[in-house]
Amino acid sequence: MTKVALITGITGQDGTYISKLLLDKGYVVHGIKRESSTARTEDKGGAQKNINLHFHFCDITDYSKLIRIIKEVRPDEIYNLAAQSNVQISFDRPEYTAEINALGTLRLLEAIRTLGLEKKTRFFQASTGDLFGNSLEIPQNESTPFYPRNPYAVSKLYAYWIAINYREAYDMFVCNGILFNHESPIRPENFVTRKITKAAVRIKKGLQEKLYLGNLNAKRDWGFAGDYVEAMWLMLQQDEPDDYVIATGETHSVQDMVEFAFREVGLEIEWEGEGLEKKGRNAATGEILIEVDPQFYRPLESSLLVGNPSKAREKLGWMPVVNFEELVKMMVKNDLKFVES
Ligand code: NAP
Ligand code: F7E
Repeated sequence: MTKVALITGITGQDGTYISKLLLDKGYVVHGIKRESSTARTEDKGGAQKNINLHFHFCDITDYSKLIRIIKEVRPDEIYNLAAQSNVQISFDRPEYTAEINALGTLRLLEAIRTLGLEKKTRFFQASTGDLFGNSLEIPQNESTPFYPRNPYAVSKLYAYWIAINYREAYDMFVCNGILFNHESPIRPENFVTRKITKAAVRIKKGLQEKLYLGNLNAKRDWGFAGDYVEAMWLMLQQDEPDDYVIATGETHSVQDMVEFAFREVGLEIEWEGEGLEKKGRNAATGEILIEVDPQFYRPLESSLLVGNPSKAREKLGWMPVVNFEELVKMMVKNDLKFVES
């Protein structure tokens, strides 16, 4: 029997990777896309320009339209990836962020229940490693207490618990993937990895003078989005629903990320100073290439985030394939291609 999946946030990074994964597995894929979205979707699904891929215009705030779409599609699986996913923006737009991330999740769960699809439709919720925020436990696993440090993470905390609430109250197949940072060549530039790889390439090619960043000491557990969507799918194929940390177990600072990316384009960086005065020089020429700009600092920072993916490895057989160095190489290579074309 052909399976039918509905993806919210199909135009985003993860939506792009999971739609391709599901189409390759023979699913019929339906995606929810906002009318205002500027993302190109004609080429989703890669080579398989696809009669199995369908789009529905809707905003996650529109409950009655969501009900109509789910009633029509009757999905076997829903992947809830739609979100205001940028932490920095969430400090500026906390209410909007909660509306999309927290109540958006509730609306989808309630739609499944209202339509009597509790036993048919399995639900994946994109939770986040940022739930751990200021956790003192390192690395973080499924039983580490949450301590969210920004409005984005707080909104995702509501979504995490409402998902579990529907699982327990209505016996629905609902899973939280507690996803640590995952990146790719299509990561937007308002996330630090892509900002860095793009700048490294542009500086190397003489198209940009400097890169301005915020907290260079922040540490993150960075994996590859292509690996993480595989974990999402695996969660929904199990006999029982459960929640899983999806991470690499390795952590790097933003400064490490800069060094790796610039090295990839043949530029060695030497650091001097501390805090706002820290600067990164081209070791060969002495030219200052990296500076700190306070506008990229956040009112609060999540401390050292690093996940322990042991449960996913044991129960799902999931392991990340692409390591940090390979991820940086992949992103730089893609940005080089883009600049050279
Ligand atoms: P992303 O690239 O920012 O994509 C977000 C998607 O949500 C886009 O398709 C966007 O559509 C859609 N969206 C935003 N507001 C919407 C609304 N009001 N109604 C309908 N759709 C809306 O995010 P991502 O990196 O792919 O992440 C996917 C999910 O995983 C998100 O829930 C994110 O919070 C979560 N997550 C991501 C990471 C990570 O490191 N990437 C880590 C942990 C958790 P437009 O094209 O219209 O903007
Ligand atoms: O920041 C620091 C910044 O914006 C990473 C989302 O996918 O992962 C992502 O959230 C770190 C932070 O991602 C700049 O302070 C320094 O410590 O790339 P980011 P994020 O905030 O970790 C989690 C798991 C999610 O769930 C989110 O949806 O880098 N940083 N300088 C900077 N960050 C940015 N964006 N820009 C800078 O100039």
